[in-house]
Amino acid sequence: MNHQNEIMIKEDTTDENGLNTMSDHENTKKGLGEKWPEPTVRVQSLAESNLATVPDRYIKPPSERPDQTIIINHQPQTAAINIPVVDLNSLFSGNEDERERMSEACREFGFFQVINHGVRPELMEAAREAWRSFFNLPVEAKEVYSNSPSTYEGYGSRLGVEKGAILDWNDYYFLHYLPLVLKDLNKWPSIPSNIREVLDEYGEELVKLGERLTGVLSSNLGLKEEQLKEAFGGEDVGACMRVNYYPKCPRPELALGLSPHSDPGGLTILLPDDKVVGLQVRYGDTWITVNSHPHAFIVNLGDQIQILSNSIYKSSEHRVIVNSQKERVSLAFFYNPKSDIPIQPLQELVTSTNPPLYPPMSFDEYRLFIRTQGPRGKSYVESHISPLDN
Ligand SMILES: O=C(O)CCC(=O)C(=O)O
Repeated sequence: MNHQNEIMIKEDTTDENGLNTMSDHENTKKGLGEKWPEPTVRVQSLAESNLATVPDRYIKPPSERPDQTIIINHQPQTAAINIPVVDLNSLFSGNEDERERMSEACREFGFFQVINHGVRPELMEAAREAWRSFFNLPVEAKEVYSNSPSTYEGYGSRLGVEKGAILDWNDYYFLHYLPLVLKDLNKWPSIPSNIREVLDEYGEELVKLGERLTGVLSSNLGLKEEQLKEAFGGEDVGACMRVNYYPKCPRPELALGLSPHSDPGGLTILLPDDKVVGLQVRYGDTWITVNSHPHAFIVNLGDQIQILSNSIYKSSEHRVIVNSQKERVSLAFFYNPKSDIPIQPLQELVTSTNPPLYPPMSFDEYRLFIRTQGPRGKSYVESHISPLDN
């Protein structure tokens, strides 16, 4: 039995419907309280202190270092495989080839890029530039937004609360859009002066895009167009954003900007840095460096889609590499199920030969794993497979 299953069994707090009832108070007891286990060190400060190497706590074990793994596409001119590009406008105008491309990309990679998606390029640029300006502020100006493990909202520098963990080379900002009760503008940065306004509009547009994409995924799975959204909680879906800032790294071959992980939620809509590559997607034993199309969003399926689709669609593992020449900024927008409803394989996708692979669990409970232990490949969704059926 692996470690994650052990956690689930020892801490079984499910009610008679199989839904977890763990309270915030209990989350706090698990270590997701107001304090990180060690003093917070901003990666930006390390990067600006002209170190010749990276401190030990950022050095990955040899087998996990980027120079020890096979990478495809590292030089764009040698691009061998790329994440498929889907023209959403054309798909909605009835182009079946685009629909098929998206369906295949979901099965093969769990990743695709979308262009002509309806979000204005100027808004995308404004959001990216607002965040670049924020991260370029002196560290002290950002400290007022310093986050804690209890909600992760605000300015942070680690995922997971395990003492002594090897950390990733990034700082980030996490904020909520939906449900509205969690949207708290006071927890959003106020500098640069336009940032809240830009982010507000950006969030509205991305929620709409999330809905449209979920509709296509649903139809592609042979379901009614609105069915996945309904399974996400209908009008009560969740939405949040993590903005990643990867400072220059003096020894990029030893560290990672973000360790391998699959996203715990529904869909992730990523606005990558337009100037610096870094995102890599696992493809068998290799890692594909994503070369993004101008004005594209990169979309990936999260663990909740894998669970709802009973593994017909898989969430995919990805990571971020860093470099010594340029900092990198990316905006990851998460379109998620309502956090307290049971998520389990949809009846329509369960058959006698394809029995339900996952027991019901709310997203709130599910994401505790990543919030507690940090990124760990696909171990959370894999350990969640129902022991009764396998
Ligand atoms: O920075 C990137 O390109 C990817 C970020 C990511 O995977 C995440 O925020 O979950």
